[in-house]
Amino acid sequence: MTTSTDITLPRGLLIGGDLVTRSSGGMHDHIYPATGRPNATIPLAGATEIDQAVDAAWTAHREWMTFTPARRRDLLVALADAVHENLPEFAQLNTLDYAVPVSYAATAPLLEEFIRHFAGYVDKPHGSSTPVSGSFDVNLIEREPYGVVGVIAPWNGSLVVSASCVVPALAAGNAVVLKPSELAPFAALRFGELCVRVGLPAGLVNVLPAGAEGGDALVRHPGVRKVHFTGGTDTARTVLRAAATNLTPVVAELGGKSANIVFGDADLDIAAAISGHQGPLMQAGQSCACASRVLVQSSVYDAFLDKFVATVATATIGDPLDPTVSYGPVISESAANRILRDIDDAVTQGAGELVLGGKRIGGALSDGYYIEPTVFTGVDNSSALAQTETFGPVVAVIRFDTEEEAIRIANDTRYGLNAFVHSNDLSRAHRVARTLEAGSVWVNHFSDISPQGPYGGYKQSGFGRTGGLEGLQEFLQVKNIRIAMR
Ligand code: TXE
Repeated sequence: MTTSTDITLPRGLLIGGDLVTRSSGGMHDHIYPATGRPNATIPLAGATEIDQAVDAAWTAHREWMTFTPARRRDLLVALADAVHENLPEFAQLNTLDYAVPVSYAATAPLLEEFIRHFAGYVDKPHGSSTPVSGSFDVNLIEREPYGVVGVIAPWNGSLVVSASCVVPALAAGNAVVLKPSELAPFAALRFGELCVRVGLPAGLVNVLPAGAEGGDALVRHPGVRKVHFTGGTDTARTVLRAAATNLTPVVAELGGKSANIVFGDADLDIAAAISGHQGPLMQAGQSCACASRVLVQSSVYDAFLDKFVATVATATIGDPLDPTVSYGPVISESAANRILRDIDDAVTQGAGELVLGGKRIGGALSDGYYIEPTVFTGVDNSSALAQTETFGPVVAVIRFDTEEEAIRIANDTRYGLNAFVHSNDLSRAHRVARTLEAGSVWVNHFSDISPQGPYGGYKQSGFGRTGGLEGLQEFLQVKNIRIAMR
């Protein structure tokens, strides 16, 4: 079924600039979700390799700090150029990682953009000075790198996390140990190889695919001074308990159950297109930026629903390596079974009316983990369907009458990652955006993250930010230096 590709899959652990294939974490058959069959066998890092990588990172950090800001900046620009030259390969590696359609090749250009943006910070002022009240002493407020940062990436965003976490950490002067998910090792390893190829100090970026064991070893390592975790809320709790070992600070980018609010004065064609993309279609609903609750004002409920369902129903489903395909499988057999259980439960519990999808896709796609894009309407926001993160191609359409009701429903969730507002009344859109408990609000726009804008969650969607000045400062610690002037 799948289109063949002549890409050589990188496999191994990138430690201190060397790709090693021996590991204490065992070997893992990487299953390609579009076929349900292995496309590689990869070594997983255990505590031994994590320890080696942290040592290599400290050596590289010290070397990195001997480079002038101009030299660090120029090396990052060279890295951006190398990513640019490899964009087609990154698109295919992303697909071979987790079967995201190659047509959705947005993450490698984003990586290039983040590198170019944060390279520009390297030779800009990070600190300041201040007078002190009782003397004429010199008081400097400096921002210094942590040294070695541990970055843990989810399977659905290794390049996004490389862009939004690894790159700012490097620009701030740190070395990084990046642990991509065992379910998506390839694109991250290629990124690490490019870091070596362009001349970054060996060990400045270490890439160690691993599962929970390697991740836990990274979080607990005393040589790791800050952890950036991106993943699910339950895993975050485990990570925070482990980080308590050394009181290591953590940034947590977690899940969501985002609301997508369509007001009566919205452009319904644009709202339907954005809502379809952000709902069940983008990465088959497997993105934290997905909006799985679609709130629609009564005055346009039927008209919008017709457009929305038509948009979702016309997704081109098939081989992710086929550039004409826009919708692929979910990540694993277990994820497919979990999502189908959620759908069955929603039907059994009468959470709403199943108007589209709801089943596994068979035929030529039966070996892969394909689930039909699924839409429930008339959903009650108190139902499990509306309150639990499905992390799959399932959306709940919820009707509302007034602006106040829309805000109440949107905020009635334990999460707070994204929110979407569709209205041509920008006073209303701005007023509503200010009341929504979410770290990112998108008005008449899809979730197009940029290096300039900070991204992160409210409530149980996490804390800390990636991107923007806020994202850079996550990788800098503040030191106050006071010099007596006699
Ligand atoms: O998460 P998991 P997944 C969220 C998304 C969903 C989840 C799916 O909403 O909830 O991530 O991604 C490693 N100690 N986001 O299934 O299982 C694991 O190997 C240390 C939000 O990957 O939590 C993987 O590398 N590490 C996000 C990573 O943790 C451990 C964007 C995440 O795994 C570990 C994308 C342990 N004990 C997805 N156990 C956003 N907000 O931007 C596992 N891991």
